Amino acid sequence: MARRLLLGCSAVGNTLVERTREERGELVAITDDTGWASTLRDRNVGTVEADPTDPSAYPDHAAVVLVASDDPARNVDAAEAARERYPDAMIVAHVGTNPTAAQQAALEAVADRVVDPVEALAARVREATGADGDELPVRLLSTLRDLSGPLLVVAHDNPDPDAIASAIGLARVADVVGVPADPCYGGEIAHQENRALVNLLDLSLSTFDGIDLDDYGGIALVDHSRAGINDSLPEGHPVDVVVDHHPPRGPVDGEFVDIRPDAGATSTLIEEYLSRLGVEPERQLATALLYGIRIDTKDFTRSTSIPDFEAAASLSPLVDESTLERVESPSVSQETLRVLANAIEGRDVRGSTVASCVGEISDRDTLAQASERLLDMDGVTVTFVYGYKDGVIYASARSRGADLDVGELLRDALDSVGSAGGHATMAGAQVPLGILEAVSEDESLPDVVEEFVSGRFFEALDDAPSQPVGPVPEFPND
Ligand SMILES: [Mn+2]
Repeated sequence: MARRLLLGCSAVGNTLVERTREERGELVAITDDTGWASTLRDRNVGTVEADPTDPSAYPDHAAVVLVASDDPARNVDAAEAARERYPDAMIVAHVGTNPTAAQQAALEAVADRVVDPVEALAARVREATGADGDELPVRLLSTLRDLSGPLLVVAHDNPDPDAIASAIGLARVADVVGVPADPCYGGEIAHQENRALVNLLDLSLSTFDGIDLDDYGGIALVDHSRAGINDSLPEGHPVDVVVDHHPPRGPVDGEFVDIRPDAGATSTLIEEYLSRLGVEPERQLATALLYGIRIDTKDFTRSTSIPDFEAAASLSPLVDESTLERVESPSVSQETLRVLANAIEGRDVRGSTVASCVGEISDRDTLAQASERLLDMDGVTVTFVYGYKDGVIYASARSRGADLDVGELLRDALDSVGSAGGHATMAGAQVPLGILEAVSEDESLPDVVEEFVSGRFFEALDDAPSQPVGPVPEFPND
């Protein structure tokens, strides 16, 4: 049986004992530190209280020798004694505290491996902050400088706060080298909070529809990494810069690519460039970046890394807190409350599913808000709220913890009479009201709509296959 010998003990030695506990083979420790000796004995490690540098205390055989006191001089002595005694053993030596270069070299001469926790920690920190951390922004600037014209910064479609802030932040970086840059997005800025962010901070982003790609000398993608996948660019369109924190689902092209799945938000990376370049973001940009980080990390409770905290800490003194507060709790419009009240009042609860017709609406967004709020009802896992406006029925569905895909459900129920789409937990549909408008006098339009839409919805629900409950699919705009 392989025998492992621990010479000297310290916090590092103790950790090694902990780590190698599961390994096969007997472990014997030699230390003249009475405190460590009793700690090791408490852990059922056979311990000899003796000078670890004195070979007369050593057992006859050892396959692996761990040298682990805090004193570099004694570690050198112990490692040398062990090498002489066990020429074939694997010797792993901890350097100890503040070793001199000579001690380090002496250990390296006799040990097979030398462990320097301080160096290891420093390497981890370098790794975590990007191996070439200081070089990154410099490389980014040189990529931007080499562009043949202005930069188009593309956020993913229906951008969330992180994508919005990153797009504006990257444009600010381009400004450092005098490259004009236009942040843009496709789809729409959904959710009241996101619109409040853009409006209250007066952020200027273009919509992709008004963009002529020929006007630009370079393309940057933020908060996503592939052209044409979840953005409005043609698929595979050449890209110069990519800054993202989502693990890519395919090959990523670009002259400058910085993808760090460890980061909680793309805004964190943008803040890092700015601070390394010595650029203090303006109040509106700082506020947007901090909001982006807070939303993507759910206020630092989800996939948060040390750099996220660091970025937030340096942004905090620069942000406009009263605006941030207004962004986070936008005032609720009377229309939203009216639709929510109607949705509650007219709810049709069947099992854990709620459907509700709210009649005529003036703002489609209120349906999504109502279907989200109804999910708060006890025992409800699927919600479906619909109303009509300008000759079209709009519907919004949500699910939480249901073994059912509401995207599929709405497609089954309404795609054949209109259009429906979405994913497992969030979906929407539109149906032209035209097919129902020949309503006889003794029927009211809301009643006819309800009978038709709810009828199809519950019918599809009855036919819906159960889905295995799995993790919510990851979308790049989460
Ligand atoms: Mn993000």
